[in-house]
Amino acid sequence: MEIRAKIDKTIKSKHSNLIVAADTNSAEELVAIATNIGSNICMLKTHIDMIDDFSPKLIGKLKQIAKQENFLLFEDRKFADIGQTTLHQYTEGIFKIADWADVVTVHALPGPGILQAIEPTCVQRKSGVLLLLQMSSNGNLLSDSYRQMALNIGKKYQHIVPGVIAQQKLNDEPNWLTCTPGVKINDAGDKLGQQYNTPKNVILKNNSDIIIVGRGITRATNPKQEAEKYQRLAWQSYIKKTSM
Ligand code: S5P
Repeated sequence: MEIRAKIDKTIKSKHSNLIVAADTNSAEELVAIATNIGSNICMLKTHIDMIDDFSPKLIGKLKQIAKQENFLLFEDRKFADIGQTTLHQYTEGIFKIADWADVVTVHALPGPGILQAIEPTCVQRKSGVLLLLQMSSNGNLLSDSYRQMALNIGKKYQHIVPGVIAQQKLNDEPNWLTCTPGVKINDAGDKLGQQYNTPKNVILKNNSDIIIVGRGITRATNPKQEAEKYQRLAWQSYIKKTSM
């Protein structure tokens, strides 16, 4: 199944348009998060290079939980180099991201060569790219004109781009899923420039499709309860939006 269809199917079958950002430096904690909230998410977002005690065994475990709980693996690598280097980083090294990640994030900054480089691997493995069009952080440099140029690059690779990372649905994009990070209830931001919005605002006001939540869930006193809450809020807004 193509990656876009796989994501749609997962969202609909689980009633979940929630991605959890499992930002931790411990392999054990990453597995614990995946096990605990796996039933609430459509994708688990990792920063695999944060893990202190990485081993290929971790990937085996994540794949097993992903299969059992029916979610996709999303490595938020934010590739941003020339095509040749990106291809090596995607397929080689200790992480071998292309072997297990259903989707990865890519910056359009280096130009179309970055997508051209990984396209054959994506096609072969039926995996995809979420293109960064906007960021949530205060003072980021992804201007409107940058976004337009990034979008034009992405349009040429629609078959491997199921969606984008943005703060809102952008009118001139193709039929891409909009995934929005910077989501937390009762908090405006962190001390390092992160800016937060609520699930309802993101889905209904900004017309996004999927919310990405990290610390709002993983650092809560009861992460499971919080994951259920974010899942419910995002899904209710999604249903309301699609029935409008
Ligand atoms: O613009 C962005 C893009 C991303 S992918 N802003 C973000 O915060 N992210 C990621 O989403 C970030 O790398 C982190 O993993 C997650 C947000 O985490 P939180 O704890 O602030 O919810």
